[in-house]
Amino acid sequence: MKKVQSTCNLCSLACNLDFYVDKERIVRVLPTKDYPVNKGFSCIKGLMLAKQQSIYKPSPLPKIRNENGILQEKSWSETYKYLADKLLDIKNKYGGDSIAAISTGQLPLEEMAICSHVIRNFLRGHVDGNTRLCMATAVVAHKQSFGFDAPPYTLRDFELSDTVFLIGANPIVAHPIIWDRLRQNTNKTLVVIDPRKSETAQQADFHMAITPKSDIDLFYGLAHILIENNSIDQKYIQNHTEHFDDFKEFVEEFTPELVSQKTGLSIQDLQTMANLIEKGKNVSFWWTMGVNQSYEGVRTAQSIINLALMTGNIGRPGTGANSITGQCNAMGSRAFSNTAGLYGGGDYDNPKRRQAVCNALQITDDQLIDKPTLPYNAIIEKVNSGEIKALWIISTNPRHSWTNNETFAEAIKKLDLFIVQDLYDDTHTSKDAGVFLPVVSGLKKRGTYINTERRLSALMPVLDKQKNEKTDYEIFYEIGQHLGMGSMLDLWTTPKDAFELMKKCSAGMPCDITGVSYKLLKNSAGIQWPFASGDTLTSDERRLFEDGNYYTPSKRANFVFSHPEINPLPTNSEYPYILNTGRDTVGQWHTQVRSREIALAQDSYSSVAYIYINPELAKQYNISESEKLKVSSINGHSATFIAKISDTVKINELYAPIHYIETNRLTPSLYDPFSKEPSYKTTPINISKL
Ligand SMILES: Nc1nc2c(c(=O)[nH]1)N[C@H]1C(S)=C(S)[C@@H](COP(=O)(O)OP(=O)(O)OC[C@H]3O[C@@H](n4cnc5c(=O)[nH]c(N)nc54)[C@H](O)[C@@H]3O)O[C@H]1N2
Ligand SMILES: Nc1nc2c(c(=O)[nH]1)N[C@H]1C(S)=C(S)[C@@H](COP(=O)(O)OP(=O)(O)OC[C@H]3O[C@@H](n4cnc5c(=O)[nH]c(N)nc54)[C@H](O)[C@@H]3O)O[C@H]1N2
Ligand code: SF4
Ligand SMILES: [Mo]
Repeated sequence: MKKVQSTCNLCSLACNLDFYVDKERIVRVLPTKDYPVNKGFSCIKGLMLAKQQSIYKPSPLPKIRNENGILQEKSWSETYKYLADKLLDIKNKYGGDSIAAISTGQLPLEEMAICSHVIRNFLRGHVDGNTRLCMATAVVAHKQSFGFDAPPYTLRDFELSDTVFLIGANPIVAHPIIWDRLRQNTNKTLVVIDPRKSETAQQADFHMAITPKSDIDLFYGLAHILIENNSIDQKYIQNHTEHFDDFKEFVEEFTPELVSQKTGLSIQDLQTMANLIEKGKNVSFWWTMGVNQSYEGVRTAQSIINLALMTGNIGRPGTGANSITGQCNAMGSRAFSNTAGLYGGGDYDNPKRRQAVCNALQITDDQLIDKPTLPYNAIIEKVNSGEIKALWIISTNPRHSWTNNETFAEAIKKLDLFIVQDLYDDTHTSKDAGVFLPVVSGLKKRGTYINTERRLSALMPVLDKQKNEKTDYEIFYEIGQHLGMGSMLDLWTTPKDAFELMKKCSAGMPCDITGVSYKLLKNSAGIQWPFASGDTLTSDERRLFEDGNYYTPSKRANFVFSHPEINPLPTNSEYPYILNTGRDTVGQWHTQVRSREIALAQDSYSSVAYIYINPELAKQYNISESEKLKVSSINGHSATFIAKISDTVKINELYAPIHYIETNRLTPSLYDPFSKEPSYKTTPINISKL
């Protein structure tokens, strides 16, 4: 029996797991004992990775839809040739801008890197990721406030904090290992800010059931109180930040009276929170999708960052304004996918960075794409308007997960070429593919992930690939060859080669990984960035900004703020209730494509779409438990759900898990103006009994 230490490829903790393999079957999975993230624990999804039946099924061949509309199996070489001809034809006729891909935060960074090398650098197309739906907001907030997209914390900060604010985050369900570590910290006071009595809110010392999307008012209001009380860290502000005086003047109008009215919280609640921040020695603020997915997510995230800066709660153990990411390699996609920024970071119009990346990849400046990708929403809009002719979907299921998802269904009808690359040919998205490219799961691949605390870890092949089976890496490489990339692929033969290239691109950047290698990562505790060549590891847990220096030209962090927006899509008499959406149980993963294989978890949730409704509201509509109700959305669509009557939601708010396709039938085409992240969590709706 062999033992292989590898990384769980679901959530952003990227736990390490030991796989015990006998005769090409996984007989046992144990969480890696000394791994600094999960320390011998894991959640059910990790343990069940080995139960995915698909890993033992003989791998199918690719398929191309024929004239009769039927998907027909083809050999790999036929498919590569077909795709290369088709893509080049479209590029020649309509230009590179007519080609786009939507990728993911769930592939190793090597695969993301080569994907963009082929589709962006060579075909001159667009590649955005499902990460746009997830942490684009945090990326922009970090860049503007810190000068680089850099989540500053280490997970140990959960254990070292005496005052923990969780804002729009539900780790009991979404990040169980974080919850586990938080529980180890018995000296903390926990405040949960969430309109819903989530599983995590139920365990908090203080649950602040805020009016949806009023977080920004709340944090400006807390800043106001702290300034009035003179509970700010003058020295930190003076030495390490910019624009505080403007901020101070700006928050003057956010009086407790006004903020209480906006947030639905009492003035006493506001004082309580301000007191906790004043009293706390190590105060930490953590946010996730309740903040990011909003029509004003970026400014809300920055209102949290501002609080940490003005109270000096950053760069010390147990502190920070900390965004928790979603998928196993969201951080890898942020730094190394060549989508919104250059490999290793930096803007496309920065000549110095362009030169460095060109040198690293040994390409000329005109071989390196010259602009950021169109964001996801613009890609779908341009598919709909006919400007984008070819769309390639990689490791994501947008027919289900895209906001206002009927717009995706409409859009793809207009494509000349629709490629889906996935483990399964029966997802809501792959069923409509013109060309379906089957791939092997992460259990048969080599690569690197970067988790939520910037930790790189190794994805190791646990099982061997079978005949005809392909990794995503091989598919991109081989299609690149068929496209005629020639010498542009010379340095990209294997994932390890791609990793070496990414290292070179990162040299001298905040995310410098020149000191990391495949050898160092194998069977390791993982390595957080930055780790430059010549550095020595002094600890398994490192945080950023300990020296008070940020990545801006002045080395100071920015107070960024603006007046709260008026909700562009408020409730009205026709749509009087708010639909909130998110995760529901530990065993359910996104669109359920993968979690459906976890039989044990499946027993714990319904196979049809359901929605949480407050007992009072249910009574008004004469709806009983498990009865069907129709939900109509301001976006013009409606869907049917089973009622789950629960006081975890307020009387005017309903909650639908994202794990059913019905939910995003109802969400709107509304985005944060800076990050273009969808506003998934506050849709005006109406209901009726069926
Ligand atoms: N089991 C499981 N785990 C997962 C995933 C999964 O699908 N299943 N997905 C992973 C991914 S990709 C991600 S991004 C993370 C997401 O992790 P989380 O962000 O923790 O999960 P969500 O349920 O989307 O949203 C968190 C909370 O935001 C609250 N919220 C809604 N509106 C507001 C608001 O206006 N203000 C505030 N303060 N809160 C609000 C919701 O009520 C919800 O409880 O989870 C990861 N982990
Ligand atoms: N209403 C609402 N909608 C939301 C959200 C919300 O909170 N509310 N959250 C959003 C967020 S944060 C996210 S991250 C998205 C997630 O949404 P999706 O990305 O659409 O969800 P997944 O189910 O994870 O889809 C991943 C796909 O990748 C495939 N796959 C797995 N491994 C591999 C591999 O190695 N290679 C390839 N090629 N394919 C693979 C799986 O089979 C699956 O089909 O949903 C978003 N949608
Ligand atoms: S899903 Fe997340 S918490 Fe669960 S084992 Fe995987 S990485 Fe760890
Ligand atoms: Mo996500």
